[in-house]
Amino acid sequence: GDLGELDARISVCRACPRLVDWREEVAQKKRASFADQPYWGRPGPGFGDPHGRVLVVGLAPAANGANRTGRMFTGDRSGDWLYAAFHRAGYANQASSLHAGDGLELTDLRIVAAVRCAPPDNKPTTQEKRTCAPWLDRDLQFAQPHLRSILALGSIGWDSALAAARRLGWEVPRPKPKFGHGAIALLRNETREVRLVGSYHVSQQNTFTGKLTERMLDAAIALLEPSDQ
Ligand code: DU
Ligand code: SF4
Repeated sequence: GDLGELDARISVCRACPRLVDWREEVAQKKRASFADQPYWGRPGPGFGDPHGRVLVVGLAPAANGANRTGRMFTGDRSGDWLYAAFHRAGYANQASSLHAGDGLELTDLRIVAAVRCAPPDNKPTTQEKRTCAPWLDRDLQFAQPHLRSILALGSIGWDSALAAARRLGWEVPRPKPKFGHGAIALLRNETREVRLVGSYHVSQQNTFTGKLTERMLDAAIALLEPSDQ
């Protein structure tokens, strides 16, 4: 199958009862406030350049962000931060991200998440992370032929990317590399070395408190391109 088929399959997944209930309950409650737009209320498929050398692994859709718009990091403050930074770095054609039809396009970068459905309090359970992991494996597998680096947003993105790489048979350093802002781990698949870069997540609890600044985010994104090339 192709990436469009994978995205379509993810979009109708119902494997986690708690998350299916939550995404639909939020949609039910909020639909009237956004009556002028379609309300997604489903799992979030990947978004961006199918041939990107960079894969971004976030945590999960936000209840009123991607759960509403159907597009990763779209319609919430996290996305404002992330897409502005990708625009500064040349990966996005515009700095703002409003809804799925806003013309935003990504070049050389695709965005996925460790968990594809919005979880209550942004906290998926261990079981939900495990259930959703095969979708990340498939996305990573699709990306492999052109993939050079992975940007993990937050420790869940980091752990999920490492675990997916391991399941695909890539060489992953042992002991498991520690997550941190600006942390780098070198993974190896059959073709080449892939650089995993950690960044604090762009959630409001980091950006409002100054734990993550624009400058820090730009610095982590800059690490995706090895400086020795
Ligand atoms: O129509 P399409 O080329 O399959 O693109 C679907 C979707 O993906 C569209 O909203 C733009 C986005 N996208 C992108 O951001 N960067 C690309 O290189 C190709 C597609
Ligand atoms: Fe399916 Fe993942 Fe959503 Fe669970 S979180 S229902 S596995 S898409």
